[in-house]
Formats: sequence, C-alpha cells, structure tokens
Amino acid sequence: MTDLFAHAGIGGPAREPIAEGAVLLRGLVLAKEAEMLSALDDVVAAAPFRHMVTPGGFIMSVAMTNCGAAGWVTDRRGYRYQGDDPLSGRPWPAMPAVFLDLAAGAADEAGFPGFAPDACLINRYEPGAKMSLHQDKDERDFRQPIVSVSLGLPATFQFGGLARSDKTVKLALEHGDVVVWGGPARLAFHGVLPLKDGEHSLLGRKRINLTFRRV
Ligand code: MD6
Ligand code: FE
Repeated sequence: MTDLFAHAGIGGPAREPIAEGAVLLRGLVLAKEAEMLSALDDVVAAAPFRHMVTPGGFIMSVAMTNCGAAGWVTDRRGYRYQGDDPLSGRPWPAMPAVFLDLAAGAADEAGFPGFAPDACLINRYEPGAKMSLHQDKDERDFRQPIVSVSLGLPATFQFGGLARSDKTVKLALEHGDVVVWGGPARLAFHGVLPLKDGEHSLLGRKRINLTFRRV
C-alpha cells in the first residue's frame, strides 16, 4: 500500500530504516527547498567549491566547501576540521538558520534530540564523481549523529558495516532526501557510486550533499 501521508507532514515524513541507528527520511527537505537552495547559493558565493587533495596526493572527484564554525578539509598533511577556509584565510561562512533548523529537526525525527551541528560539509558531484567507501571518524563525539541531505541528481549510496569488507546495501538517494545516521551505525563504512549523467530541474547536471556534524 502506498503511504498517503508521505511528505505531507501528517504523521511525519516517510521513513525508511536502513540499519540500526540509520534512517532515511524521504523528501524531508522539499517543504524548505527554496530557502535551502538560496542559503546554499550564499554560502558558495562566499566559499566556492574546490577539489581538495587527499593525504596520499589524489585530487578528489567531489568538489567541497563548508559552512559553520568548523569545516572539513584534506590536504597532503591529512584530514581535519579547521575554522578558516584555506582558500581565503577567512572563517567559513556562518551556518544559515534554515540549515540548522532542518538538521536539528531531522535528527529529532530520527531519535537524536538536541542535535546542534557546528559543521556542514558541502559536497558537489558532477557526472562520474564518486566517494569511495570510508568511515566518518574525524569527529570527537561519536554519540552525535550525522545528518546528510541530498539535492539535485539522484545517487546510489552504499552502506556497509563496521569493517570495510562487510557486505554493502545500495540505496537510491534523491533530491530532498535526508539520512540520519548515528548510534550503532555511526562508524559504518559508506560511499557513493559514480554519479550518472542527467539534468535536474533546479540544479542541472549535479548532485549536492550536505553533511551536518557536531565536530
Ligand atoms: C554523500 N555522504 O552522500 C556522502 N557520511 O555524498 C557521506 O559521506 C556521509 O551521507 C556520513 C553520514 C552520512 C553521509
Ligand atoms: Fe561520509
């Protein structure tokens, strides 16, 4: 049976459990879509997307920027969070209120009340860009969840276990979807398969992913 109340706000968003501690809230962003995209434009105007280099010397296919008190960066020296944008030497743009509200609301919905992110990593995928399997472990407090927002072209998300070699499940993430990820899933391996070409009505030939964390 179809869920009559999906995305309607009545009875909450459509929720799809992924694993213990990880849930997909389909379409949660759609009600705030215009505000979110406008805030995103402001952030990107102040701190443009750039392709960072991994500690091993590879240029990432995903272009990144950040907003909030701390931003995730990688270069030859390693992965870390830092308060200044290395491109400009200035602090990252402040986290827009609409981002904070969305992230806190999604976390609450998923059973993680009181989530107050201080970092938002913004990833831009163009056709062919991918994110290899990895764990998010550069944060201090793994009791805090991560809230992940998908915008633009759909992508295939891979979600595995606590060991790299664990079997993965594939999940189609679409414009407006939010994944909340914490508890026993917080250190699960995950990745994004190479983005398929396409044209999104609002974002064109790309996918944007926002990940909110408490660093
Ligand atoms: C992406 N996301 O969806 C990449 N990490 O483009 C992530 O790496 C990620 O979505 C931790 C938790 C949720 C995520
Ligand atoms: Fe990740």
